[in-house]
Amino acid sequence: MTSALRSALGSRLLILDGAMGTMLQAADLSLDDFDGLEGCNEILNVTRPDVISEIHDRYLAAGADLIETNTFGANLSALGEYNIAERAVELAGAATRLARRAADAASTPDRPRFVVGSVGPGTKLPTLGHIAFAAIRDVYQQTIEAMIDEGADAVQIETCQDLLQAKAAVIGAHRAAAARGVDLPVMVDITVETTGTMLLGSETGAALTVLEPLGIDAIGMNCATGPAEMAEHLRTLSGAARVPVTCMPNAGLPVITGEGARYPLGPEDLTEALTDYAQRFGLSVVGGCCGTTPEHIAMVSAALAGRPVAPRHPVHVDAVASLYSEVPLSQDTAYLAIGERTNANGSKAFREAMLAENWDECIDIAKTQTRDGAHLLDLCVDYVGRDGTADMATLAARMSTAVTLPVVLDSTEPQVLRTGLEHLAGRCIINSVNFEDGDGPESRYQRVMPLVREHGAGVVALTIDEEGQARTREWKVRVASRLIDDLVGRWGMEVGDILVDCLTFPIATGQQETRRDGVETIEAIRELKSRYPGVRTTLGVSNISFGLNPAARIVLNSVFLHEAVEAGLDSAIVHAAKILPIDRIPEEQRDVALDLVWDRRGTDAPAPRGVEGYDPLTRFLELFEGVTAASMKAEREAELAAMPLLERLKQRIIDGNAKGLIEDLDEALTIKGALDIVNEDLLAGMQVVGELFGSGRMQLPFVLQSAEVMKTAVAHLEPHMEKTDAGGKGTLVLATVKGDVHDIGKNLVDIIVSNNGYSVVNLGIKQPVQAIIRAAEEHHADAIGMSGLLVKSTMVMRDNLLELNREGLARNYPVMLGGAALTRSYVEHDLNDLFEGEVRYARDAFEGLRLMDSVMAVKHGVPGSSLPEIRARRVPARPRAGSVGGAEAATSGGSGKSGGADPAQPDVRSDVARPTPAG
Ligand code: THG
Repeated sequence: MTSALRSALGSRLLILDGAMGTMLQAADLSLDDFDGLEGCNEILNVTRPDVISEIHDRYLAAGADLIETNTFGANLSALGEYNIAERAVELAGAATRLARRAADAASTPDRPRFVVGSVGPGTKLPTLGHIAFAAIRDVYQQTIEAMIDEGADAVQIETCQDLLQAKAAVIGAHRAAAARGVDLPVMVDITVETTGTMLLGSETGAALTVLEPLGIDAIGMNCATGPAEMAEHLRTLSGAARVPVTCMPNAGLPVITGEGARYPLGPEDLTEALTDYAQRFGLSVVGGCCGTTPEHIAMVSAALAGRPVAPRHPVHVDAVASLYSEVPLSQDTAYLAIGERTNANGSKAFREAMLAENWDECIDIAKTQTRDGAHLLDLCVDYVGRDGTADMATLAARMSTAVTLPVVLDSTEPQVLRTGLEHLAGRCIINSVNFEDGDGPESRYQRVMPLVREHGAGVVALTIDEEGQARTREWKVRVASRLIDDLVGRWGMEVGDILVDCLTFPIATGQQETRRDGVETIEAIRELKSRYPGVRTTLGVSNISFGLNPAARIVLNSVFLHEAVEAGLDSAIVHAAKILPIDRIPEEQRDVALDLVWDRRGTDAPAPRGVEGYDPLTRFLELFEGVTAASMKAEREAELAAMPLLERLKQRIIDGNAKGLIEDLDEALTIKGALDIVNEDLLAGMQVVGELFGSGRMQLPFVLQSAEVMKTAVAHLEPHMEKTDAGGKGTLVLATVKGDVHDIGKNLVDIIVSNNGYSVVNLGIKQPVQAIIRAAEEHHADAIGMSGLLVKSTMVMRDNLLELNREGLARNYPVMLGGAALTRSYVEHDLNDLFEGEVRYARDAFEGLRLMDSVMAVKHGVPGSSLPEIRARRVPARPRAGSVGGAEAATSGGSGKSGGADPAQPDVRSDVARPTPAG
C-alpha cells in the first residue's frame, strides 16, 4: 500500500518542524532529567516525555506537517558513548510513540500530520574505520523497525557526513521496511560544511550519485550552515535529482558567544530564504535545523504550507562515484578508462605487493593509474590461497579514502564483492555477472545481483552462458539481450547502469579459430549498441594481445581499442598510460595491426600489403622482432632531431616530449623573443593538441603530458620575457570552476596576461562560485575568467553566471570563459543572453589578453572602445554525442568520438569549431 505521506511528497510543499536539540538545551533540564547521562537527549523520551511532547505540540501548533522523533542519537555509536547502546530500540520506540500521539491529536481529515523517524549519523565514521558498516546497518534496521511498529510514517536520515554511514542507514531502513512489510519513504539529508563539501570531502554530486540509486524517496540538505551557504548545493541537487528535494538549514551560521552558540537568522530571514529556494529549486519539504524554533516554523508554514511544488526539470547523468567525486559513465571525447593494474592476476607488481601485505605499495599502484588517466579502477584481489575477504576489506577501506577514483569490484566470489561494497563510500560497479552456471537459485548470478541492487551499484554483464563464452557475434548479442532483459525486467536495473562485456580473446595465438575473435567482438558491440542505445559496453582490452612482446602489445591494444570505440564501445579495462593515440603509431605497425584485428589475410588486405600469401600475424611479429618500448622511443627521437628547430619545438608539445627541450629553447632564443616562441610555436602545438583532444583522437593523459612540457617550456622562457609593465594595468581573477581539476588553459592565460602587465589572481582548481565572487570583490577585479575542461563545467559556468546575476554583480565584472568543451556560440549567445553583464569566449590565452585590453579600454573610457563584438553565429543547441547531461553545451563539432564536421552547422567559422586545450 502506498503511504499517504508518499502521495503528498512531491506534490505539495510540506513543512517539517525545527530544531529539537537546541530547544532541549533551552529547556533548563537537570542532570536528574538525563538520568545522570548528561547531554543524552534520547533518554528524555522515557525520563521527561512531557518535555518532548510539548516541543512536538508547539511545532504542530506552528503549522508543521511533519514532526521528527527525538531519536537523532538513538544509534549504536551515540548511545554507545553512554554505554547504553542496547537501549537503542527501546528509546526509538518510546520517542516514536510520543510523536505519534502528538501528531494524531493535531491531525484533521484535510490536514494530516506525519511522524518522521529521525536517523542521525552517530559519533563514529565508518569510512575512517571507526566502526563497522554491517554493525551500524543492523542497529539502524532494529531502531527503524521499532519506529515502524510505533507508527512512524517515514524516516529522515539526516546530518549525513560520511556517505558510507548514509548507505548503512538507507539499507537498514529498507531492510526494516521489508521485514515489517510496509511502504516506508526514506528521505536523506546530507550536511555540507562551509568548505563546500561534506566532512570527509564528498562533493554534492558524489552524494547524489551514491544515494539516489539506493532507491531513496527524497534528498536534501540539513545542518552545518544557514540557507545562504546551501544555495549552490541545492542548485546541484535540484538540477539533477529525480527524487524530491528537501532543505532544513540552521538559523544561519552560528556565532560563538559567551553563552554558547547563537544563531543569527530570525524567522523573517529564514522564511525569505526558504520561499526563494522553494521556488527556485522546486523544494518539496522545508524545515529548520539547529537554532530554529516554533516561531521560525510558524512563519515558514504561514508562507509556504500546502503550496504546489514548483516544477523542476532535472537532468540525470549516469555516473559512479568515489568518496569524493562523481564520474559520468559517458566520457565527453573519450572512452571511459578503467585502470587494470590494481589486479592481483593482471599485475605482477600488484600481486607481489599484496602478498607481502605492502598496502602502501598497492595504493601507490592505484594512484599511478589515476595519474595515467584512468577514470575508474578495477580492483581484483582474487588469488589462490589468500583470504579474499580480508584482502578486499583492507584494500577497499584504504582505496576509499586514498584514491579519488570510483572502484570497479572484480571478483568471482560474492563474499569478496560484498566486502568491497561494505568498505567503499562511493558508488561502485560490480565486475561481473554472467549465466555461466545458469540463473537458478544457487547460481552466482542470483547470489551477486541482490548485492548489486541493495547497494545501488552498476554492473558489468559478461556474454557467457551455460554453453560457455560466446564466440560469434550472434551468440554474444543473444546472451547480452538475455542479460539486459533479465537485469532490467527481473532486477529493476536501469539500462544506463549496465555495462555489457562482449569479451576479448587473444587473437595472436596462431590458432586458426581465434583469428576472427576480434572481428566478432567489434561487430557484436556495433549490433548491441544499435539495438540498445542506452546500454553501455566495456572490454578487457589487454586480453587481445596475450603472447606478444610488450611493444607489440601496446600497438595491438591501442588499435583494437580504437576500432572498438569506433564501433560504439563506451569503456575499457586498460593500462591507460600504454594506450597510444592512433596518430602516434608508426604507419605500417598500425596498418598491419588493423589487418590483424579485422582478419584481413592475403588479397583481402588493402594494397600494398594485400598480396597472395600475406599474413598480418607473421608480418606483425616480424615488425616487432627485437623491438622494445625503448627502441621505439629512440626511433621517434631520431625523427624529431631531423626536424627544423621551431617545427621541432611545436612537435615536442604535441608529443609531450621534454627530452632536449631546454637546449632547443635556448637555441630558439638566439633567433627570436621568448614571448614570440610561446605565441607562435608552443601555443601552435597546444592548438593541435586541443584539436586532437576535441575530436577524440588523443586522450587526456597525453594532453596532460603536453601541458607538462608546455609548463616546463614557459617556466624556462619566463625570465626572458619582458614585462610590459609590472602589474597595475588591471586585475583579472582566474579560476577553474567547481568540480573540475584541469587548469592547463587557465595557467596559460595567467602567464600571458600577467606578462603583459596585468595582475592575475589565480585561484586554482575546483573553485566554488562564492570563492570566485569573494576574490573578485576583495581584489577589486576588473574581470573574471573561468575555465574548465569537462562538459559538466559548461553547466557550472552557466550557474555561476546566474549567481552573479542574482547577487547583482553581473555588471561589475565582465567574464571570459575558456575550455575545451565550450564553443564560441554557446558562450556568446546562450550564455550572453542570460547573463546580465558581458561574457565572452577566449579561445586561447591571446584572445584572453585581447579581451583584457578591451575591458580596460572601456573602463578608462577610451573613445570608441568596446568589448569585441559577438563573433559566433547563432546555432541551435543539440545534445552532445554520448553525453546526457551537457546538452546545452553542445553547439559545435569536435565533440563526438568520431570527431569530424558537424552537419548541424555547416557554416560555422573554423575557429569556432576548434576547441582549445584550455581548462
Ligand atoms: N572483462 C572484464 N573484466 C576483466 C577482464 C575482461 N578483468 C580482468 C581482465 N579481463 C582485464 N585486466 C587485465 C589486467 C592485466 C592484463 C590483462 C588484463 C595483462 N597483464 C600483464 C600480463 O599478464 O602479461 C601483466 C604484466 C605485469 O605483470 O605487469 O596483460 O576481459 N569485465
